Amino acid sequence: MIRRVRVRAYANIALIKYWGKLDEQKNLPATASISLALDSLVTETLVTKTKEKRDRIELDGKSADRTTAQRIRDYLELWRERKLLDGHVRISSANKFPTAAGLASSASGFAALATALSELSKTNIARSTLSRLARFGSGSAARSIVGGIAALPTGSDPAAKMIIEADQVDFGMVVAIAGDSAKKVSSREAMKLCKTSSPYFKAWIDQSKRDYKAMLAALKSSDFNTIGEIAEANALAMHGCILATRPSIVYWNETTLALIELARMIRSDGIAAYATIDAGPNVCFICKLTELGRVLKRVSNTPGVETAFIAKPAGGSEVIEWE
Ligand code: 2P0
Repeated sequence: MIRRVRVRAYANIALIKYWGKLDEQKNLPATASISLALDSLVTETLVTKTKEKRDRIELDGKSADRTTAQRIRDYLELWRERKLLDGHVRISSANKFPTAAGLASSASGFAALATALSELSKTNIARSTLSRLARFGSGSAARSIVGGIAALPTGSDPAAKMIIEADQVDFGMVVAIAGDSAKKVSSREAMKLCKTSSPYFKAWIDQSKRDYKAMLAALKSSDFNTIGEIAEANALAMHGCILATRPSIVYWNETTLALIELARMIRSDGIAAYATIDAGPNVCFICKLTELGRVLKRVSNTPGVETAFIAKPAGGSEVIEWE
């Protein structure tokens, strides 16, 4: 029986955003989403079974803070309640991100943890079930199990599915860090506030349905410009909904705005690059793999950008070693 396993999972950035929940208990997304897993955003997690009567959780070499530790303990409890895990574990997880600037670490973190737990389980867990289990930890983690371009539909218990394998994807992203302060409002809290107070929440859900369908069609026909246009518009629509919450949540700073403008300038110079923004100030530029170097140069020269780096398509979560 395996008692110790080391795994790796890549974070992803959504082309069509998951924003809003149908059900908080089951962590059911209110919007279907599509993402690209990225090789520069990797989490490595070591999980060891222990005879101790409690779980121990270490993140980036330090004991996890209380809120994070509780979230992970609750998640381990869910595995135990479902008889997929017995006893307790020691978790040591590290983000090998170029910077810790509020990037999607819950996606890679929970995908890595779920993958490790499935290896330690006596039950044989299918990949789709694993994606569902990862979703309970974090919605976006369901997509990191699959990797490449993955879609997470809505539904009563959805799992992510593969749309395009990583090695068949001909575009990547330039990630621009526009501020590294910890998020003011967590995605979880902001999603709740959007649902209860944003006058645009319903409009966002309706638009998101159209964007999801249009994105699937654009991916199928490898129509890069349409992929980029829909992704950029979808991210801005999500932020429109977020900005309109009461009280308002503003994730952007002045560098974010400068980078949105930069995407337009780069396009007017003849390079197809499109901006997408998660729940924070950072901007990811979606462009063809062949243009990543040129886009990186333009992004790095923008005042206010602390650091920028290239991120290429990555695969799903994987086991590195076990004993
Ligand atoms: C996404 N985000 O699709 C969207 C876009 C942020 C902006 O998924 O509550 O951390 O853990 O399910 O996965 C962030 O939400 O939320 C997210 P939970 P999660 O990538």
